[in-house]
Amino acid sequence: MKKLQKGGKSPSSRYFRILIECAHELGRLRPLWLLLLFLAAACGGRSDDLPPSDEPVAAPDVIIPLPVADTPTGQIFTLTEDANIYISPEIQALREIGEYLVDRLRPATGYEIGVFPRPEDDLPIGSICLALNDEYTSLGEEGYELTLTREQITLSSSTLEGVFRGIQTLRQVFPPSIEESTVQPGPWEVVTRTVRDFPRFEWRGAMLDVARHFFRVEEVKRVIDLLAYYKINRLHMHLTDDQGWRLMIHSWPNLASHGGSTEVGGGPGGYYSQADYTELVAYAESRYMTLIPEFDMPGHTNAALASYAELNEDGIAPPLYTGTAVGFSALAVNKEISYVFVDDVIREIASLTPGSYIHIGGDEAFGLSDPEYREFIVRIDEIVQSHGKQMIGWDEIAEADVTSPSTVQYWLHAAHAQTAARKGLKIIMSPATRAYLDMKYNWCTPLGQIWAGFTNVEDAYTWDPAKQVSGVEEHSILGVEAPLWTETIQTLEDIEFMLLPRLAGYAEIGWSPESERGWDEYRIRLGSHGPRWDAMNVNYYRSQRIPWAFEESAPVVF
Ligand code: TNX
Repeated sequence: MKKLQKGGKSPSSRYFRILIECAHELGRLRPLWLLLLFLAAACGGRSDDLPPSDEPVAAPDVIIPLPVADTPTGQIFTLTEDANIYISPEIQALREIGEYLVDRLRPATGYEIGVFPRPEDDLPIGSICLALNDEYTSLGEEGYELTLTREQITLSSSTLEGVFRGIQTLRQVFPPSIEESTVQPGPWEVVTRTVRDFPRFEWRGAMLDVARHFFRVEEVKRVIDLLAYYKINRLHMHLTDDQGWRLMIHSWPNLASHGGSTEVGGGPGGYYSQADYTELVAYAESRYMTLIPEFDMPGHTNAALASYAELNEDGIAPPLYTGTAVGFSALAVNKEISYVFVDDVIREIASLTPGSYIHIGGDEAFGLSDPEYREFIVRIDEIVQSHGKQMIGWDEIAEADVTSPSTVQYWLHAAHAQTAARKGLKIIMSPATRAYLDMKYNWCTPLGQIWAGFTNVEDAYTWDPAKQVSGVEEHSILGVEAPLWTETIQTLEDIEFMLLPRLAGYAEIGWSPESERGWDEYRIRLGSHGPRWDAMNVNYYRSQRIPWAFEESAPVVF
């Protein structure tokens, strides 16, 4: 109805409406009615008065994750040097998103794009409008509508998150060179389309292990930016393990100063001050992403045990550990001091954590008996809740007597995931055989591990979280997370190589409708992202399975 009224402004659709009315009058003469309709449509579509440039232009399929609905409209919008961004309403948070978009567009275009409140009258041709609007609440917390016409780009959502997610879609429909850091020739043309979009799962995460090898604040920020490009909204930071403790805890300072002083292979390690960590939290928040801090316990605790003798069952601190074995360490769960320690750590991290979750690890505590382990997890759950947070743990915690809202991260044991589902606990799906970013792509991959098998780009993409474990169904699943363990990963280039291209697939599994996903189509779309990663100057694995869109022979042409 609305569409017809809008369309009524143009002469051809006015005739169309008259014809329809006539056809109603002549309802009994059905064949004539159909003929008239056909003629009207044919005339309406001919557009003799429009210039030849209005021939419909094909819109390449380039958006990852695949949107829920994407309707190309066959024209070209050109971003020119007069372009500005208009925001409505004029609030600081929306202005910041506008400035984030300016920062993405300015280096390659060289244009001085401004951010202004939306004027009362019509927007200038060539504008981008970011609008917060309650009309879009049906698209949920992160949904958005992005409309590109020949005249302007409008991005609307009922939430700031939605606007931010829509900006990632907008970035992807520009030519790949938009991601370059120096001025490029352009022209900055995009094919018009309307995208209506929202995610399948609320939790779309990646995990970075900064314990096995330490990564600096600037490196983590770069990872956050890459994740944000694919609408990932959780970054789980594995902050402690046998080889390193990476966050300063003021009430137990040796954890970082001693326990953080090395890493796998014996390198210098490092740790974040609380100011560093707060900076990361804020940076992630500016990308509408939540940091999930993990302190792994009661196992994977050698760095803590080496820093404080009293946390050991025998009261003797072991040496620091720089190897890669797992499962040999455990806190002294029968000593009260261990709970004082945990309470202090959780209190300090809770005060730095705006998000509601704290991850307590809980995996591979081979040194403890089952009852000891279960009792420990229950006490830790109480501590986490006493600081106003919700506990997440690896799938082993499902065996302890924990209840919702505590959340289970499935990685290896189907039985634990099934137990969690039976108990009504929410589950994050990170199956090691599919979602572990530290698994090698194949025999030739120079980095990574193979204990869960090879995970090539296709394996990483072709699974459904709701079909992975029988008895664990969609309603139990909070979302998907891809962990990157860093025993063999030492540099940012290494991280990028293991992350890309697989990360794009995990993002799509978490966001896009399952019924719309298919490998044959996806691999071509993924190929169009190679030039984007080149333009961003990020490293990635040039898998032979992907038709990379580099040169004229490329399947996707801009
Ligand atoms: C298993 S996943 C681990 C990690 C290792 C990883 C290596 C999990 C809960 N534990 O400690 O780093 O495998 O792939």
